[in-house]
Amino acid sequence: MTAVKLFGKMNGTPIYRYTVENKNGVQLSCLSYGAAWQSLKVPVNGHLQELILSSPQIDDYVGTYHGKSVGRVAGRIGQGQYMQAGQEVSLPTNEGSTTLHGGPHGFSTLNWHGEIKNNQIIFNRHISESEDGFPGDIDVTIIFTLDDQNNVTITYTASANAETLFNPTNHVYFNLNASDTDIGNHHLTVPSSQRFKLTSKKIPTGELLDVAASYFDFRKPQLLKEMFKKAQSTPENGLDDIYYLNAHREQNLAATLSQGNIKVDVFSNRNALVVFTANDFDESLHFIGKQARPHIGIAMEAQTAPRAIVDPKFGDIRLHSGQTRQEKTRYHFTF
Ligand code: FUC
Repeated sequence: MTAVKLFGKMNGTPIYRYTVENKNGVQLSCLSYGAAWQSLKVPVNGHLQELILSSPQIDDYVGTYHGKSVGRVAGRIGQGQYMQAGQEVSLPTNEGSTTLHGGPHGFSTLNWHGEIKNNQIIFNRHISESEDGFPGDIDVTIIFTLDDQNNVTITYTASANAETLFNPTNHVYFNLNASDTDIGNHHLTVPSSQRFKLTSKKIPTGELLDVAASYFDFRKPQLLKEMFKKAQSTPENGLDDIYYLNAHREQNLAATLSQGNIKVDVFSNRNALVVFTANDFDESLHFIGKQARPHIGIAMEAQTAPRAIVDPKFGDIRLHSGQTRQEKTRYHFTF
């Protein structure tokens, strides 16, 4: 079954929902708005179970990041400024003085041209520098592929007509419970021994902190409830952290999340994983079958370490004129 349906309208513009299904009955749906991952259903005990935070109406996707494609640059750029070819570049800001998740006109706020080809949902967008405020015009393709081995692979490809930045991710939140239960009963594994020290504005300083002997240590599966207990007295009340991933980890595994028989493995060759446990969620958000509240979902955002923008030892997110960059994240589902 493949389907394209009108999901709603935004300022008169139609927003479409695209669905593909694999031979095991797994269904993947995406929206043209924000090139968003809207639904991932797997067959469990004769019915379809939703595994991601999914909203019923287009209005519920305005001003949020859930399921959305995030770019040009995921994470935070302090003061909305960085150096490019010896010159300071100023970007539009959207979190006080910070440029968060591509700024006020980032990927997550745009309507994308979508189509289905076989088992792929393909989004394309030309973004000019005047549209999102980053230097250079870029052409971006984001492809969601659902294969018969129960992988969803997201491929991000961009080319530019002038030097710019490209560090995209997807902001999907998982909740593997069939009922309206938070993620406290999920086990998380992240094969990382270090996380980035952050300023009070959550900008990485470049210093790495060992996770050993702290509640940030997920090298062995840890029940999220245990971490929430220990994080209770912190301002964060959960995880909102950047893990530095060891370069030679097994098969590029970036994280494993499990609950009962349901499991998602995230594979990425990128060197950072932001883990965010929806610590500030409230009733202004609306999800199907899950009441929005803290810890109702977990985002595991594979990306190049945000510090790369300042220090090349943490990676390269520059996209040069005429160059094409491609990034890939694979989510494998077991159920
Ligand atoms: C994550 C976090 C942020 C923010 C956003 C919606 O990437 O790092 O703090 O809340 O998601």
